[in-house]
Amino acid sequence: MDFTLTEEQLMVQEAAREFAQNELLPGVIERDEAQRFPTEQVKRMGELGFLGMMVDPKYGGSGLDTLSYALVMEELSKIDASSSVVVSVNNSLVCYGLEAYGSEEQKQNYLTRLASGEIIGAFCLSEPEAGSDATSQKTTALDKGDHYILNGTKNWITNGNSASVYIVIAQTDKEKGHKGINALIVEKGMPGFEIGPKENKLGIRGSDTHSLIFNDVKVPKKNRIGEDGFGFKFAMKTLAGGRIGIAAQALGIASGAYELAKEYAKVRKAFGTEIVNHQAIAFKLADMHTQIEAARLLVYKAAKDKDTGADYDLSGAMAKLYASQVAMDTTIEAVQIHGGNGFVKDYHVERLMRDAKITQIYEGTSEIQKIVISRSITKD
Ligand code: COS
Repeated sequence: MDFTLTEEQLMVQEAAREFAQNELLPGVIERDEAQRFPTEQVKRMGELGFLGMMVDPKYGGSGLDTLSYALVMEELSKIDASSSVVVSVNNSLVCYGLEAYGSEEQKQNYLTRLASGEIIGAFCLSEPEAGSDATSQKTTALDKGDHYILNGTKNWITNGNSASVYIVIAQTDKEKGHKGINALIVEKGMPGFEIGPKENKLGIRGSDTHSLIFNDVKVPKKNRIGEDGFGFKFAMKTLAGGRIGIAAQALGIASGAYELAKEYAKVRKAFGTEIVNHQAIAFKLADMHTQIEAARLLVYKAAKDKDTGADYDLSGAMAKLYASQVAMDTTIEAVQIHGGNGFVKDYHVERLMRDAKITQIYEGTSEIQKIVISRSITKD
């Protein structure tokens, strides 16, 4: 496969790299420490077209391909995964879902504002007892003719408070199992919709993760995405693309940590020479570089699959499974190479190590990716 980047892709990559250096890096340690949402940075990312990257320009998007999106995710995540997760959720789970499956009215009402970054969105599938086991939805959306009545609780929702529009997955007809699930567009401020407390997290502490509570929320039927009962398939199809975004995020976290470790090893001295001259360190860098390159190829392959209309369930799952493991392994080694300095916040690698962990959990844990992969390779 040819992964030579086009001029446009190189420009987009460079724009993201510059933005991350100039506008995400300043204050990233403080935002992490204070768990402060990157409000200004998200606004700027909207202006740069990063929040609706693949959306058709007629709906306010940038009209770019999935590979460009992956390149941007990688660059932003090298510096600040708390900001890049906002980009990932808004692009893959919210904008993509609405553009691919929403009605024209939903696109006009919501997609245009989401793609331009005027507002941001959230995707609400997980529940206290339905994260991996996504068909076991306890949240209900009862059919009342021209509207649904929504009741239940969603957990660990990224952009939980900062979003204005929420795509909520809920069970309408329990008898029908996953075929009785719907995806509804819920707006902040609808009576009965409450934002729960913010989670105090290990990593991506700048992103705002909340539980959401729905008490008899009246949602008009025109806010349902797709036909009655399409909600579970909608979630699966949307998450399949989301996994490419998170794989690119993991790749970025890994390469950010690797680059810092390599530069550090070239200047830090021990036993009379720069530590890069000790094989114990040089071999770590060799392993990190090799694994990152392998992860990058998997991520690009999955992105290209999506762009060429090929099936990307398998390639996206493999990219996420592998890149998230590489993110974990690489960031742990980057801390090790930094020694005592790696354990303090000023050197950034401890944050990258904490941020890496979530890439093995959200949008399908590594174990879920193995279910998707093993089913796919054994189905014939
Ligand atoms: N695209 C389209 N349809 C899909 C699909 C996909 N990628 N994956 C599953 N489906 C469909 C199946 O074809 C099946 O439909 P039919 O009965 O019409 O054939 C339906 O969805 C149910 O699938 P399945 O029987 O495989 O469901 P399982 O309960 O076995 O669960 C997994 C399948 C584990 C793959 C699914 O529950 C999953 O992805 N869970 C993780 C969800 C997740 O990512 N959570 C994180 C929260 S979001 S941050």
